[in-house]
Amino acid sequence: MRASGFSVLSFVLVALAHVASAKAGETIVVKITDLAFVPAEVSARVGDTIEWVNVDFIDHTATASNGAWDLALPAGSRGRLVVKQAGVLGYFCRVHPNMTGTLNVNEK
Ligand SMILES: [Cu+2]
Repeated sequence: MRASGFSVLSFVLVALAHVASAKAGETIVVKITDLAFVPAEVSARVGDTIEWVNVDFIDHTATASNGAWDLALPAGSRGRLVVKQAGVLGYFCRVHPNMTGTLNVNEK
């Protein structure tokens, strides 16, 4: 009885993993270090996740130049965004406007 319960659970977990991998895009990591986005320019597809990892001891933001989003990234934190629109999108840090980056987003 115990053994069969376990195998049913494994089956459900495998099925869920399949659904997740079919739907989710890739995660692209942009590191924030020494007052810079690294890499400053990344390519992504609609549905991908951009994850900013702030390893500085200073607070930053990732703010879209067109105002579409504004992520607060306190020192030592990380923040994520799922890209929903194709196009070339610049972004910057509101605290240090000379910190800039670019997302090149292609259709799925
Ligand atoms: Cu900054």
